[in-house]
Amino acid sequence: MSRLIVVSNRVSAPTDPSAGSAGGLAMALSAALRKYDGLWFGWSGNTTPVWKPEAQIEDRAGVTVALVDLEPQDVDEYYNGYANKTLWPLFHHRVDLSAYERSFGEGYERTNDRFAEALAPLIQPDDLIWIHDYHMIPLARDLRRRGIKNRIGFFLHTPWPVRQLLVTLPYHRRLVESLFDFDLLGFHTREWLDLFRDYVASEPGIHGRLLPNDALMAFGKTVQTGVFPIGIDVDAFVEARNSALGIRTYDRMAASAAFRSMIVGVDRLDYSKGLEQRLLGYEQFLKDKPEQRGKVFLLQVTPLSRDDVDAYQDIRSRLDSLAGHVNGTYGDVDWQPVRYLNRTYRRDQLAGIYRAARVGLVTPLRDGMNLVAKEYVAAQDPEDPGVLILSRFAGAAEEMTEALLINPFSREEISDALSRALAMPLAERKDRWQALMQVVRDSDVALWRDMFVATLQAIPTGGAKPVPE
Ligand code: ADQ
Repeated sequence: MSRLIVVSNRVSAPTDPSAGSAGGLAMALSAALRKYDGLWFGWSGNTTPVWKPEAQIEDRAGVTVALVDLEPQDVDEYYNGYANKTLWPLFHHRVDLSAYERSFGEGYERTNDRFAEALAPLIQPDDLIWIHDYHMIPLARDLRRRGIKNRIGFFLHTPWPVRQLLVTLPYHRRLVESLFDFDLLGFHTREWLDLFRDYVASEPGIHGRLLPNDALMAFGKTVQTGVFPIGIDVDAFVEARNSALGIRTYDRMAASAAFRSMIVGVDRLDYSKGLEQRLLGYEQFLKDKPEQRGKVFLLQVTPLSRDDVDAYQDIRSRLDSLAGHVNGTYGDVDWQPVRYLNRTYRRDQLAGIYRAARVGLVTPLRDGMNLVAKEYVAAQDPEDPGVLILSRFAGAAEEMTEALLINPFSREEISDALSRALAMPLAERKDRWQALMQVVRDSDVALWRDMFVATLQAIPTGGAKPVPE
């Protein structure tokens, strides 16, 4: 059995897995690393005045982690710069927010090369290497240059952008070319994979070819690709809902709702999540349905993220003001239409909150998958489930077709879906929930992980493969 090496920008293996704060992905990858006796490599989150290529090795609850510190310039140019100010907005179709500064690209290349320098000595000949996300696209190329011939897989947690927008990125071709040093590329949905294939097949000068079974050929190399929809740890989430704290939180929410219907939103504070559109759609609903005023409220739980980036500070102040506007305009002495909180909760508390909500409102403008939609479904009471309203632009919409699918750019569609969800009869709610719960079970995070690892393992040879003559 090969060892598994997981590589991601931040290593989220929990120090105490029973603390209830680690997400399903962190738990699933940690479990695999215990099973395959592997290690998890990434940035420590700390800075150092001078780069040192020796990773610090630690044990975290039975998982070996290997961490490197970065120089402050690397953090500015690679992490805050190219990853969060260039690729993230571009991959979410926000070209207006993408910063194309040459120093960011240089920092991205330099830092990935540093990761390769620190990681290469830790690799043994039979190891499977699984690299995660847009921060590390050039890493396979940098490892190959150091003679690493192992099988290397890549999973993209974000959408892949349409070609017409991707080509606004200087050196887009170089970025795509470096993906051909992997053996396997995984995407959440068929749509994101098809967009990648479209670039390879249509971009002038690349002469890419689509091969059978989703293999691709370009730049003198071939790569296997596949669709691997991520999910949550379903049993753990159901257990969290039924735990003492899950039930206590549910009771607390139910008491504080005081017979009002609760609509819930849970998202990192990010412009891709459609939070402004959600508040505007909810405002439209309060306008359209005056009889609902005082009978519903929206609980929006939104921890701050990437606060070092200007675009995140802008969206934060716009949301503060919009939440205040809706409350000021529609609220009453005994009713606050929006409860807007910038904090995180434990998994079991979140499960209790989701369960108490009559409607889960998930409105991203573009999202790789969206796990909140799956968590909301898993937390529902099977005898009296709530209704999921889901943006058709979330990757999750490809599978979760029994949700009320909406276009989040339309306030009217959000308003109409809220009316429909709140009036939905129990029988329809149950039918929809059962179908959705099946989807959530079929995409359990352990299945997703095992499918990716098995596919990578089945690829005949590691290393950059030349195109057959
Ligand atoms: P994210 O953009 O972070 O992930 P998402 O998939 O919704 O988006 O996951 C967010 C996670 O954070 C959920 O597990 C949620 O419970 C948790 N969370 C949010 N607010 C919280 C709060 N207040 N307290 C505690 N936990 C909170 C990226 C991609 C997604 C993709 C995932 C996984 O952008 O499209 O689904 O990776 O691949």
